Amino acid sequence: MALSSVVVATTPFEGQKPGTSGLRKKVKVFMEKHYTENFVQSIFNALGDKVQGSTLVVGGDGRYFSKQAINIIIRIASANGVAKLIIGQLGILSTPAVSSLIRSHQGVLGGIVLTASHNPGGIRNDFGIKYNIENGGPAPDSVSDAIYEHTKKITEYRTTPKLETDRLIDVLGTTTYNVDGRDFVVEVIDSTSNYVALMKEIFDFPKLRTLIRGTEKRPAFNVLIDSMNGVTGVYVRHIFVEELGASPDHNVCRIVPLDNFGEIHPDPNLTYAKDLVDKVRENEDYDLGAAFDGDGDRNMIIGKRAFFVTPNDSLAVLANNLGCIPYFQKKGVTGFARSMPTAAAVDRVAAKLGKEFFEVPTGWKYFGNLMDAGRLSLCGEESFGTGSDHIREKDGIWAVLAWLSVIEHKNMSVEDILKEHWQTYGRNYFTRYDYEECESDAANEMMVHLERLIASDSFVGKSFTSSGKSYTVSKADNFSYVDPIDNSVAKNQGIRVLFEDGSRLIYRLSGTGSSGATIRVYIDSYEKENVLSEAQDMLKPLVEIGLEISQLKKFTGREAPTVIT
Ligand code: VG1
Ligand code: CO
Repeated sequence: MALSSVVVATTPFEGQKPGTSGLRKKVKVFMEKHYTENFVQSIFNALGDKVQGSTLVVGGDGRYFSKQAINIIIRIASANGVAKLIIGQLGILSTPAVSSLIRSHQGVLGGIVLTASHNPGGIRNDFGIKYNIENGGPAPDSVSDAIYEHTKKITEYRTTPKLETDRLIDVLGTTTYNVDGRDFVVEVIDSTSNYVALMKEIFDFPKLRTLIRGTEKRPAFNVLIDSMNGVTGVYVRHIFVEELGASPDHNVCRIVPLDNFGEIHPDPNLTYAKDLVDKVRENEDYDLGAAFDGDGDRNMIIGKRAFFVTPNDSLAVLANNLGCIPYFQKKGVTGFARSMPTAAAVDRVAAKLGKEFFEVPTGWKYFGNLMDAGRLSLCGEESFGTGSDHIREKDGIWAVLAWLSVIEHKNMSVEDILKEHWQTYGRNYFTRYDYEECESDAANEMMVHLERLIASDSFVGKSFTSSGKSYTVSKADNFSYVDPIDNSVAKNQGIRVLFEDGSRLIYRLSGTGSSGATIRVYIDSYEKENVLSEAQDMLKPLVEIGLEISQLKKFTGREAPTVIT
């Protein structure tokens, strides 16, 4: 049937500014008349002429409102001259899978990812829309800024109201429409096959299968993989159960994606993944536990009896052992990178192995240029993000497969691998305090206070003492970054207070929340010799100094953080 597009008049909404990773708001906000339409049209407006005849990938973590949003995207894309949409069945695609699809299909312009990641889902919670560019990575600031500028001045959007989308994404297959005299194709694809094929190229699946199943000589390595009701469920089933022979009853849990994540907070850390931590702690048969966030780009690794691996250490250990993974054997290893607040453990590995090293602002988008230029192989963030240049997003399942490869190769437990690493490199004790949903004004005032304080004459060189430990400030600034590839500048990325012994305090405001302000305080304390102590004990003096310097309690009235990771 020949269809025609129409133009619908609209007016701008305030605050459609993409944050650290896309636009995130309450579902109710996205449901407001024209709200989602405006943002989607603004993406196309920002892309300009490139939209004509283009192909885009669309999918997300399946959270509440995904299907409605996809229907809106289909109609608006068809009316804006997009030639083809590649959509995951039922709208399901993990964030890493979107990145992989964009990269592996010839001539794809980009992708629209429907997720608010680790933020809770369901009608009362969050939804999100993120645009990824042709390298498969999150849009850089220049593109996000252009989208935001269009949201501020939008007056109309184009859509094809008669295009029937009902049940369209439920079944695999290709449908061709005729819109305004042009062909418009919707291809609904299997959510997992492209991604699983990529993992099979990167890792040695037969070896990993032997690890998980065990042999006559070596007992099965017992994993517990927790998808936290998020999108990774379908990938975990395909990879761990079907390919690697893990038990569907004992080795995986919460692997059916739910649109409200079962009312949990799908964030893999010791607080929100407590169920997994408890199971692994109580059942000594488990050798490794892992969890992912809603959209599958984050990971948490724990060893036997819930021995916790910080994401900082996870990155450093992987950096030190990449040679056992076929992908890196073939491609070689260039540089390493971490986000600024991430503890400096990987820095020492880079130095020892003679690799290039980069420190970038928070957010995966800052790694993309370095990877495209062939200067970055592995990178990570303290926020449970780890990944490599196989795609341009962090990748939760990849991280677990990488860990299993290291374990298989070294034939050591998670805990022993960590202890060996610390003996060699020393240890960065690390913790992050999150104060969620603070008053925005109070949070901003605290940041202004910090700005002033670090600019004062006597601050550098000053010593702070708490519980008998002293730290002397060697440098303090508001972090800014110049991209070495395109020279773009990102300013005001967080207050850094660096101490003479290599310890650090970082303060920044979150860019992923949907209401109020979240203050994050990052505490990183390096010890060369004393590597086997309790992290929270070791960090106590620096935490106290961090609270004193910022006067956080005075500004926010908060006695304690909402989450400690
Ligand atoms: C947080 C993390 C950051 C991460 C971002 C997106 O951002 O700190 O490291 O890249 O979430 O992750 P912020 O601005 O709230 O600190 V995800 O898995 O939510 O896409
Ligand atoms: Co995520």
